[in-house]
Amino acid sequence: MVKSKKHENHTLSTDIDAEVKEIIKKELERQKNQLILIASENFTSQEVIRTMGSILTNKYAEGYPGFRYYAGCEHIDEIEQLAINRANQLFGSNYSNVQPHSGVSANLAVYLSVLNCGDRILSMNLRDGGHLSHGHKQNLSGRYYEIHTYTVDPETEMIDYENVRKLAKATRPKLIIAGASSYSRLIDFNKFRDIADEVGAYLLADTAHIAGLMVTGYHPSSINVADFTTATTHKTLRGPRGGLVIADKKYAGLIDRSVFPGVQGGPMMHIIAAKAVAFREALKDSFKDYSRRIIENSKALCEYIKNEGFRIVSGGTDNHLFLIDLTSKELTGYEAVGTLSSVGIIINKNVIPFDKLDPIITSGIRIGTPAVTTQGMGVEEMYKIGELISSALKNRKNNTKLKEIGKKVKNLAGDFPVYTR
Ligand code: DSN
Repeated sequence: MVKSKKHENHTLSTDIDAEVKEIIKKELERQKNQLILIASENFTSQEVIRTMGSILTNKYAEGYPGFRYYAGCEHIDEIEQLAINRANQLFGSNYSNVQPHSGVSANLAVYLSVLNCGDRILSMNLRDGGHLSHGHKQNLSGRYYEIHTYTVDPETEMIDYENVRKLAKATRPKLIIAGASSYSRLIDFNKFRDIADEVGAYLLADTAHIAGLMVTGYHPSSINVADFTTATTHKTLRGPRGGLVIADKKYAGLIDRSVFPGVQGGPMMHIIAAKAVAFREALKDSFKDYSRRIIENSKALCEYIKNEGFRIVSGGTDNHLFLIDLTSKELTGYEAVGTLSSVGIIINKNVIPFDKLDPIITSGIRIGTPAVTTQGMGVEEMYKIGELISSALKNRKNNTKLKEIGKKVKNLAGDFPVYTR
């Protein structure tokens, strides 16, 4: 008979698999030495990171606080309830579901709550700033529902609310989605509410990008305006990677059932705990100041780049991001990403309104300031970054110049270190 063997190591070690550790170390160096201008990325706190790495990951907890399908959930219940309470305090809501693994899961849960297969959705066109989960033909949303889209006004490149109203009246959607992943202007949720009421539709506000700005008062709130608000916790909210759904408590049963067992199984309790940590951080005055600085930096960088002769979609920004149209520079988004990456400036290619190019090529790039603002950079540094971006794009065929720019990028990033401890 084989004798049972006790585990030798009962302590939690901070050390990890050498091969994995080596790769994480390289990624840490990359994050430290490059300028991260991807609008949806950020540097979360060490407290959030440590919580994500906790033993809470060991627990299965299908269900909700006080009603679980597994035993041993008494502490898990406390954690989830704490995250819910903090989410409600932060968003000013009376119901939140903190279990969605992502913004997409949160959106799917809302669809499952109020729509049947084939029902109509009116959402923002992907090319104009919308999101894949708002009805892209390859996404579940586009395969199971009848999608109609609104575009931005071709002149102003901003949402044309009268046109949204016209489309809503013509298509009679059951759900209207207000929210975007590459739109640089304020979204008027009240106007969307009026339109939804006129046609008897539900309103979903997808605040994945702007949640941090919204909870600090730097973007009008969708709470108590939209029927459902979804958000991610890792972008401007600066928490762990994940999502949540917020609604009036009359929808609690419906949303809870749609998240679990509707679109998910067991919740990730280590992530929910880290969400609780991030919500507490976001309730602090310093976070309000952080949100203010994100926008100040975004406007400063945008203006600088505009003055360098680049066309900015819609002419400017009200939030954490903006889009550059490269058409007149005879440059594609794909090429710009390559050039900027080569000097350590990390951005993403992006389709722009009425883009004639394919989404893998694109006519534009998207730039965002949440991560560099977390590093402590301000307007002065935004002017330096603007100069580096402009110079790299204008000298994209000059390797000597690109090398010089690369050194400046590394120095600037090094002056604002992250994760020093
Ligand atoms: N991938 C996210 C973004 O970059 O905006 C959206 O899901």
